[in-house]
Parts: sequence; structure tokens; C-alpha cells
Amino acid sequence: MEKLLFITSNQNKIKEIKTIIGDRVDLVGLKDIDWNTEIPETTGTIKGNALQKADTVFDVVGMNCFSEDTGLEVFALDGAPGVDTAIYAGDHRSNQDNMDLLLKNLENKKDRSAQFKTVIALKYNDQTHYFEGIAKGHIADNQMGTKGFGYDPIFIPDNFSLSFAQLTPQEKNQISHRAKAVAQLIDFLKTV
Ligand code: ITT
Repeated sequence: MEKLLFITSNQNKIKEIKTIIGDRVDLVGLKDIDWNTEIPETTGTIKGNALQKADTVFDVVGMNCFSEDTGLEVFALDGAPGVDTAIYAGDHRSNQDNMDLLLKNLENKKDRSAQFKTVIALKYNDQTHYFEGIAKGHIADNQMGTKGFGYDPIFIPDNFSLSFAQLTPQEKNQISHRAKAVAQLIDFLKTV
């Protein structure tokens, strides 16, 4: 089975993508290759950061690999937190503080519409490919549910009244930004 490196230190992402991708490829993460160096994410865009992560690691390990960058874009906040989603409330990357700050910043806003955007950058046999997935929805008034990770407790996808954190992993995987981007990645892998 072909080995494909998923450039992430977020074990939740690995778990989600492994469920979607199945045993089509042997997916390994940064932990599996003992990667301990911080990878810069400094381009200012989600797509740019995805490529930056892929380039940084590919230059060292030289194996087929992909990275993924995700941002939550809130329309009433001009697309924030966007590329800063992980560090919205500071470099300590606390999911709780990030959600608290977002709810506070939306306190007097009528429009709570938002979207998660995932961009995957794949380095495959010396070529770079991009896959993008978007999940539209809105920000809840309060946290709801405990499943998932990150901002899941405050994101309600379109056509649902439950947050991502109240859905089962299987339900989230049918409609999520990441699942849509991964579906395109899988389609591509089927063609090579
Ligand atoms: P890597 O860069 O190592 O992949 P990370 O957790 O730093 O992991 P991102 O920069 O893509 O990943 O994270 C952006 C933020 O968005 C971070 O706060 C995540 O918790 C959050 N996030 C990403 N995917 C999410 C999802 O499906 N549901 C809720 N929050 C999510």
C-alpha cells in the first residue's frame, strides 16, 4: 500500500481523515516520522499556509505528502478569524478561549453566518495539487455538544439545528469542509 504523509500534528485531523480515506493509502502523520520542528504558517492566507507547510516538509523528507489548513470565516467580522483561526485568542491556541472570544465579538451582530474552509496542498511526484472544501453555516449563541474538536461546539451547519459537536463523527464527515476537500483528494489518488 502506498505511503502518504499527512503533514499535521493535530491527531483529531488524522483521525477524521483516516476514517474518510479508509485503507486506500497508508496514511502517516508527523509523529510517525518523528518530526519535531515547528512549521511556519506565515503567508497570511489559508491556501498559502497549506502550501508553505507542504513545501517545508517536502524539502526535508522528499516523500509524497499533503498538508491541510482550515479557517473559520465569519461574515459579520469581515472573514475573521480566517487564517488566524488557531490563534484567534492568542498563541496559546486554546479552543475554549478562541470560542469565547468569537462569541463575545458576535454579541451584537444579527448576521452570524460563517463558513469553514479547508485547503489541502498535495505534493505528488514533484507536482503540487490543491483541493478545497467549504461548509456553510452559522455561529451558535452558546456552545452546544462535546464531540469533535476546535470550534465544533459553536458551528451549526446549514440545514441542521445541531452543532458539529452534537453530530456523530460519521454525520460530520458527510458534510464537513475537510470531508469535501478529502473527497477530491481521494478522487485524484484514484486517477494516479
Ligand atoms: P496543523 O496545522 O498541525 O494541521 P492545527 O490544529 O494548527 O493543526 P489549523 O491551523 O488548520 O490546524 O487550525 C485552524 C483552527 O481551526 C484550529 O483552531 C482548529 O481547532 C480549528 N479547526 C480546524 N478544523 C476544524 C473542524 O473541523 N472543526 C472545528 N474546528 C476546526
